[in-house]
Amino acid sequence: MVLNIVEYPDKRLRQKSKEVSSFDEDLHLFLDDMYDTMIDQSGIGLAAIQVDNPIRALIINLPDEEGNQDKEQLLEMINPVIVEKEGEVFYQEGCLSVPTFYEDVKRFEKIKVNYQDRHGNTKTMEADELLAIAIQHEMDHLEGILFIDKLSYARRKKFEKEYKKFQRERKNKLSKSA
Ligand code: QAP
Ligand code: CO
Repeated sequence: MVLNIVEYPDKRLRQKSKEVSSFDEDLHLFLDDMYDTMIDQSGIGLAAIQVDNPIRALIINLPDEEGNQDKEQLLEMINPVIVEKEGEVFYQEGCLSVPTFYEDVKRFEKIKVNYQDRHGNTKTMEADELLAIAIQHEMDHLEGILFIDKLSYARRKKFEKEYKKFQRERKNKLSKSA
């Protein structure tokens, strides 16, 4: 089932998500709905808070070399914690909760993450490149942090201006089609 995405500036995105303790069918159905929603909206990553559920869960499904998003490659991380980090990289990020805006953000280049899978099994993973960036982006959501919070004052101003324009134009379009 495709869920509704919460968009900036909705305050619900600012909540700190709660630790998951029940790895039950409800969690599994919810993770499946997160996946349906992410694919429906052409996303590569999604945190639970983005569909209005403040739990420490995120999913990532990066496209392969051919650009195919293979469900076999789907990564589900519950209660993730970064235990090692090194280096820095810039990458032009976007977010389903901040549609149409993309900007360069600084992240750790390599990370090691402890997390649980949907059954509560403890896992550890080392990540670099786009996967490391995606994990850090999604983990920020668990703390109520958005990538636009990491921009310089000048770029944040540019964002606010462009985003207001986007919201205004979308509203116009919707009122015309009604
Ligand atoms: C987070 O982002 C991410 O503006 C996932 O109009 C960001 O899936 C992972 C999207 C950077 C790795 C690197 C954004 C879709 C999707 C938009 C997304 C839009 C439609 C963003
Ligand atoms: Co995001």
